[in-house]
Amino acid sequence: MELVFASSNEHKVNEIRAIIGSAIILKSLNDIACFDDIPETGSTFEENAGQKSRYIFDRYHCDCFADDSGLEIDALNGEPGVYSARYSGSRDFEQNMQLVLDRLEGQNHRTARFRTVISLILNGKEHLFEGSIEGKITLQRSGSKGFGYDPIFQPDGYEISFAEMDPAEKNRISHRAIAVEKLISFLNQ
Ligand code: ITT
Repeated sequence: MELVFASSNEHKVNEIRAIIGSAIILKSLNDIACFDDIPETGSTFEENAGQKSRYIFDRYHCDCFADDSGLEIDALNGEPGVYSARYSGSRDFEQNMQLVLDRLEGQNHRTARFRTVISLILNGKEHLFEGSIEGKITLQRSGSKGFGYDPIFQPDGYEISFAEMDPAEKNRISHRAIAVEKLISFLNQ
């Protein structure tokens, strides 16, 4: 089957392609010639994911899904959360990570999680799938793989950050992998 993935984040597109493999033919926004800045004005991952998938369905009338995701840090009351992509006011990830590290300065309680909510629109009806992974925010950046906050997130059970991890391993255990597995098993039903 064919599904449009409503994301302009090429890192997410690459991860989802790697996780899905050949099970589904994934079309990007480029493939359907959509270059819009899709609005994300909700206050939850669920609302934002639904807003993005509905935007594509309403205009292109195709089966599609969107991923809304981010980092929730307990000592910051769940921030950056839905504001993860622009926490410092820009999409510059050096600045976004620095802001997190600055706000956690002197803080020993550094537990956090990545969360993803996928909104699938199939035959016009929405279905939600969620994935999360627990971990902690490190004291400094390490590693250069992955994207976004990966250099400062260390998943539970590992001594390395997501950005030091082999991409295949991240794609096996991540929040996104968990949500995509649920999406695939739903589609296989
Ligand atoms: P689209 O909305 O076009 O899909 P986006 O980057 O704006 O792309 P989000 O609104 O869902 O996506 O923002 C999520 C942000 O959270 C993203 O920009 C990353 O900075 C961060 N993030 C999400 N998943 C991540 C991951 O696996 N590793 C590191 N950072 C991640």
